[in-house]
Amino acid sequence: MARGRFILLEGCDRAGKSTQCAMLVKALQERGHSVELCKFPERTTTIGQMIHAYLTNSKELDDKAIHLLFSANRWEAMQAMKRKLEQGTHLVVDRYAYSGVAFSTAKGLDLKWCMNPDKGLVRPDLTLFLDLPTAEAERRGGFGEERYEKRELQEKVREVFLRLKAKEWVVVDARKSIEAMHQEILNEAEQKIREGEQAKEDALLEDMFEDIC
Ligand code: Z5A
Ligand code: MG
Repeated sequence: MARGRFILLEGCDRAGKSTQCAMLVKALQERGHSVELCKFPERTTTIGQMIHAYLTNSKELDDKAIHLLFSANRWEAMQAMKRKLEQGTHLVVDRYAYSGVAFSTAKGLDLKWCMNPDKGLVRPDLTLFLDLPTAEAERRGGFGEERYEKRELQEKVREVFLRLKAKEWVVVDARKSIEAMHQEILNEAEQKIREGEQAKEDALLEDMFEDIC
């Protein structure tokens, strides 16, 4: 049996990541696949609650401390994610280490310093980067409620994201309609799953950021 594929949706604020993750999980399940959703930050754990308090401005933390908490929040999920992938379940993941590096670097931390704590995490098989101009993001629901939802920071975040563009990335224009984006994302995901079913060398890729630092 082929291992599950790790399908990541990354991108700019309000680009529709959570909307598209939910639609993708549902569509893949309807096609008979075993698939689960993961989300970062995962706010339900003890570390996740500290992150939530920071994002909603009820707690202040040093920039490096919050960066390390975001990374720890991924590491604490890693064993369970690896187990599911090895058992053949596909994971659709809403934000991951690229967000971690993009936001902290945009705040002024060193890019390589930011990558280090996430080094060796499982690398996605496919990263769909949902690209949206900040002016468009501001017009969408809920923008401005949390700490990082400010135009200048969001523009820097987008620049860093594009510097991180890796070989498994596909850029999706998030100005399109929800349904048009869904069709494009579903096609890419199904193609990656088919490739996985035919692959001979198929070990999990536990080398996130190893080639960059
Ligand atoms: N962060 C970090 O600093 N370090 C890390 O390591 C990680 C994260 C993992 C919270 O993340 C913050 O944490 C985030 C990055 C930082 N800070 N910011 N800014 P989060 O994932 O919890 O954030 P969120 O609250 O879910 O927002 P989001 O992810 O930016 O939104 P989204 O998921 O991309 O969009 P959405 O919720 O699907 O849609 C937003 C609205 O747009 C909604 O009203 C939709 O109906 C509408 N929408 C969606 N698609 C479309 C299209 N195609 N057309 C028109 N309208 C649309
Ligand atoms: Mg979201």
